[in-house]
Amino acid sequence: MAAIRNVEEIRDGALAALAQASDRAALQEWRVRVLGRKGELTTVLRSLGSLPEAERRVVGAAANAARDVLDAAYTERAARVEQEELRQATERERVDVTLPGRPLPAGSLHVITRTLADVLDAFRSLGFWVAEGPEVEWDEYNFTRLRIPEDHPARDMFDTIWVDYTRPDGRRPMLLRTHTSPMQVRVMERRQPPIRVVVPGRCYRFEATDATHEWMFLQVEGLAVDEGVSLADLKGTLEEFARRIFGRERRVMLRHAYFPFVEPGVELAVDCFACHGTGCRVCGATGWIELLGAGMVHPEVLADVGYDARRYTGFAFGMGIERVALIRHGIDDIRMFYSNDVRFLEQFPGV
Ligand code: 2U9
Repeated sequence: MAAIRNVEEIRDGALAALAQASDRAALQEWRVRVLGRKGELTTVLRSLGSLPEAERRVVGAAANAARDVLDAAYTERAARVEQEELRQATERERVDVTLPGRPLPAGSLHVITRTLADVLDAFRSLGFWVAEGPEVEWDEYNFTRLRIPEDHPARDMFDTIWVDYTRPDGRRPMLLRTHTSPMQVRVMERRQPPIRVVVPGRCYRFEATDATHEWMFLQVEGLAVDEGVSLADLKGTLEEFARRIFGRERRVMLRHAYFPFVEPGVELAVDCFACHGTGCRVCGATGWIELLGAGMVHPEVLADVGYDARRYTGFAFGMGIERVALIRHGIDDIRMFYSNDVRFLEQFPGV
């Protein structure tokens, strides 16, 4: 019977084609072509009606049997192709778990943060405690209580950023503190001598930024008040501080300077650690590097907080942490600290 031979040819041809199908797309194409609604086998089944009764049954049975065979062959082939594709993908995407990982860039403390921590540690180990105060201050605490009344020429030393607010009770205007000194006044208001305190904090000045000035900077000021505190105590304390920060062999020099809240006022310089005092680029050929300002607390400042200025004396000092970091690391532009250039900051790795 020609029709049966036709069914067998279709089946054998389809099985041979199936064996060649090696991916999902080829399998799909085969399925449509062989088993689909317009597929070769379906066409045979559709045409059964035109065959004589006896032939129809035989050819129909043969076509259905061929269909079952092809269905089963398709299922098996599809499973094998899928398995093979999975194997290839696994091979392609294989991860070598024994390879070392890529290191993540680790952050570290900012060079100014670390300098501040070292400065505070040095003073802690000398018996000072640490206090912090508000950045927005009253004119009264920032200036008047420190012997800088309104219209005093010393106000020019502290170009001020004013806060646009005056209290209804007429209290003097507010400002961004120009130094941390107002906090020492607050400490003295609250407690009696002996006092040994260092006050770190951000300070603000209304001035143009250049290589040695920032409009915002970090200051540490210190205050020691007790009976019998002298300029020798000031010098000894700051010399020990300078040695802890800049090296054990450092020497310090005091020179007269004027600050309204101290008398006498001094400027403290350390001998240049780069040239050991002979003169070089770091110290501007002088052999000395100016580090900070200091002095004996003016008796009027002590009396103003209610201390007996005949019984108690005190020394005070103030320094910019950026300046300490500039000197320590031989940097020549203060603006580098806050421009957040990672190439600069990465040069100071650490905790
Ligand atoms: C009270 C009494 C006295 C603090 C002092 C200086 C000298 C000083 C500057 C250094 C560089 C500020 O950061 S800077 O611009 N400071 O020179 N500071 S004596 O004297 C005080 C403070 C508070 C009650």
